[in-house]
Parts: sequence; C-alpha cells; structure tokens
Amino acid sequence: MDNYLAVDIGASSGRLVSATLQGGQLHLEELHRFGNSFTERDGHDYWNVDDLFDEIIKGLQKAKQKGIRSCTLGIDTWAVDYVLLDQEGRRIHDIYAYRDARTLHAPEKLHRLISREDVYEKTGIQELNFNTLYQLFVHDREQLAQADKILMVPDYLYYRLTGIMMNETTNASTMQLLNVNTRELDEELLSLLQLRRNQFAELSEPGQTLGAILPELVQQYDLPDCQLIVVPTHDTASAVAGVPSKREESWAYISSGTWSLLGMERSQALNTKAAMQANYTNEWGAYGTYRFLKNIMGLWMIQEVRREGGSALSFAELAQLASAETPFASIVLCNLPAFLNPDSMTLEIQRFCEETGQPIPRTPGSLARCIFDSLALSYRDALYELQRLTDETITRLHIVGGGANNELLCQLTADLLGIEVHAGPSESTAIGNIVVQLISIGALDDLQAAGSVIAQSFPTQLYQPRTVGGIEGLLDRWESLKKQTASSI
Ligand code: ADP
Ligand code: LRH
Repeated sequence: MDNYLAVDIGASSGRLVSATLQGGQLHLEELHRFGNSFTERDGHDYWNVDDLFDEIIKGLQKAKQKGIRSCTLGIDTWAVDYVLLDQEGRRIHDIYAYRDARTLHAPEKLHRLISREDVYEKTGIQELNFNTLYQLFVHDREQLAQADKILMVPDYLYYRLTGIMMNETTNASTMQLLNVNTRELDEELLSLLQLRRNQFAELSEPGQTLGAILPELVQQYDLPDCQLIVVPTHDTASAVAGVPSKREESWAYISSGTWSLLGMERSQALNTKAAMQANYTNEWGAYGTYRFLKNIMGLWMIQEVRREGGSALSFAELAQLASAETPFASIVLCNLPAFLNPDSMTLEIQRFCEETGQPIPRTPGSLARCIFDSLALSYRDALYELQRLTDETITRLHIVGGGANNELLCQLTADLLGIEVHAGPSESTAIGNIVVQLISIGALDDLQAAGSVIAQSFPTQLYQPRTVGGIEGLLDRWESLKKQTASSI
C-alpha cells in the first residue's frame, strides 16, 4: 500500500501524519506529535529549528517502525520566518520568531522609502509588521550581506532532509516580496533591502517532486525511503487545500489555530485600495489560487491564558467552563497590537476590560468566555467585510484546524454571523499537505476532486445559526469599543 506522510508544524504544535487512499477514502494516522513554542533570549524571541528537525527525524523513525518502508513526504509550517545560510549551507543566525518586538515600528520606517499603497499594489499582501519584508528590513545589514541564500523555515527543513534549496511559492508570498503580476521577487523591493535575486533560490510550485532524503540521513537514523514532494509549505495554504468543500458554492473558511485566518479561495488577487484599507491579504495558494483573507488574533489568546495559568486545564475543559459563563459579559478588540505578544495575556485582557468599564474576567472560565465571544464578534466583522470587498454572498463557512474542536466557538460563530458552519477536519493542514502529494503523483485530479474525497473521508459537524438575544445592544457596545480604540494589527 502506498503511504503519504505529512509533517505539519504550527506555532503551537507539530505532528507527523501518515495517510493511505483506499476506495476513494483517505485514512489518517498520527505517528508523532510534539509541542512548539518560541523562547526569549537576550531580549529577543527565537524558534528552535534544530529541535523541530530532530522531531521530524523521530517521526520518520516511528514511520519505519510501523512498517512504512517507502513513502512520499511534504512539510508545512507557519509562515513569514526565515533562515540565512552561508555558502556552505550553514545557518548564520538564530531564527527570530515573528512575534519578536524588533519589527514593531518597521513598517513606518520602510514606508518612508516606498508607500504602503505601492507595496500593496505590487504584492497584494496585507501589512503585518512581522512580514518577512519588515523583518529583513531591520535585520543586521552585515549578516544580510553575508547571506548566500535566504530560505523560509519549511524550505530550510526540506533542505536539511534533501540537500536541495528552493523557495516554495505559497510561503514565499508571505515574505511580501513577490510581485503578483510578474510572479517573481520584486526587484524594487529587493533593492530597498539591499538584496540580490540570487540570494534566494528558484521558486518552486506545490506539486513538484524535489528529491529523496539524503542517503547518509537514511542510514544514520534508519529512515524510510521518502521522496519529498513540494506541498503548500505555508500551513494556511495547506489548511485551505484541506477544506472539505466541493468548491462549487460560495464558501468561506476560518483556518482556526494559533491564528484565525478568515477568507475565501479566489482565482485572482484582489489588491484594490479598499482591500488594502480593510487589511485583507492575497496569499498564494496551490495551483494558482489566492487566499483572500484576514488575520484575526485567534486561539493564541487562549493558549497564552492557559499557559499563564500553569496549563492545568485542557482546551476542552476551558471551553466547557466558558459555556457556563454569562455570554458577552466582557469583550475585547482581539486585533489590538497589545495582544500580539504581551508579557501577560491575562493581565492585558483584564486591563482592556477595566479601561473600557466592563466587568474584569478573573477566572479561567470567564477569561475563556471573553476570548471566544470576542473572536466570534471579530469573525462577524471580517465576514461582512469579505462579502463587501468581493461582492459575493457567502452561504457556507468551513472552520478547520484545532479550533474546529471548540463547540462553543463554532456555535457562537454560526449565531453571530447568521451562517451555517461546517466544522472540521481539525487536521485539515496535514490533509491539505497530503492531497497535494496525491495530486502530484496523479492519484487525484485536482483540488476539487480532493475536496470531495476529504468530505467523504472526514464527516464535519454542522452548526445551524440560532437567534442571539440582545444582539442590537451587543453590536452597539462592540462598535463603541472600536470607536474608542483606533489602531489594530
Ligand atoms: P497551530 O497549527 O497554529 O499550532 P492547531 O490547528 O493545532 O494550531 O490548533 C490548536 C488550537 O486548537 C489550540 O490552541 C486550542 O485552542 C484548539 N483546540 C484543540 N483541541 C481542542 C479541544 N478539544 N477543544 C477546544 N479547543 C481545542
Ligand atoms: C498560521 C500562520 C498564518 C501567518 C502566521 C505567521 O500558522 O502561518 O497564516 O499569518 O502564522
């Protein structure tokens, strides 16, 4: 039987999943799971990519122990973070985590040299201060000049396994350096960063076959023989390829994990001024698609509150406690920069509630409730903006990713947005990674066929919208909070 392996590493956890396709049904098995987080050192936040590489090796060893002797393999991770390599392919710095504060004011500085409008027209990518463009802009100039190659994190993991360098397009688009018209790195933006085109590798599209795992690694660690296939290496691109939609009706998605990414799949970029003002982005997807979406602060907020509480309660328990709380007692504007990487998320939420004259949530249940209510209100704004900007009426909302397990948040979303929510699969990212491998080897025709197979293989949970009591008053409170506080990420 043919085996397809996916390495999917999000900002909060990673996993290695194996899949088989039999009789039009996709079967998944999780072989290995591990935590992921950044750590602070000397005032900066860094990822530990060596640990991540070791976890991939452990996962591959488990695959071999399970009897998988040969397979295809794809890797996806979160976006925007990068690795500088010298001529020998060695890393020349530690890998900054995108929440590191060094880029807080980078956009203002860069936009003294080129306007925000021009960058958006070229790239279609929303301004987030942690985009690679801004990270490279504030990176040590000498180190940048020394860099022989600049790879994104998943490109680097592919390189460590195969010895082959590439810049995969879905993740490369989040650099905010790709030009939507030429579909290449933009020369003007490169020269603003004092970079040369040859400091990046060739762009590779999802679906290409890259090569085998290096024989010395196979031998040293006793790994299966794997052919690495280029998948959508940006986790959100894989998550959307993993949505169980036949892609016929007008559907939108929320990829619900550390971030909530709410948007639509489109065949063209929509880089108008209105889209820019609403901070919508056009990230590249597999097979020429674009993800027109918005970043919403997402479950990062509950991850941090849980961590600060000593992780005594599971996410399921926190959602359970939240269900028993009074709805909408306190709400916060999730996309405020204050919530991006605060010293304490709990204190930051409490401070916002105090300053806006709302009850201060003090228990795990009331903090969780405040987060879920506020996320659902943010989704409501984003969905209305999405319909306005695309001039489409959305009839179906898919929620995929770990957040699809959160019944309270899924129901709140259906209720506040007044739309049918189809929740699941929670492993859509690994699934999207795998279906691109299947398309690549010819076992599936295209994303549409993949959507049908996913829908048949992974039943979703349906949430019908219900009436929300006192909605007018709630929306008035929400609007007045927005008027009080202008800036958002
Ligand atoms: P990422 O890929 O960004 O690391 P995931 O897609 O793995 O994120 O989603 C992780 C999130 O899913 C957790 O932060 C948690 O909020 C949510 N989650 C996972 N399982 C459950 C559950 N059983 N109940 C409620 N929430 C859950
Ligand atoms: C989600 C994600 C998102 C990016 C952010 C950096 O994991 O990749 O799409 O905006 O992390």
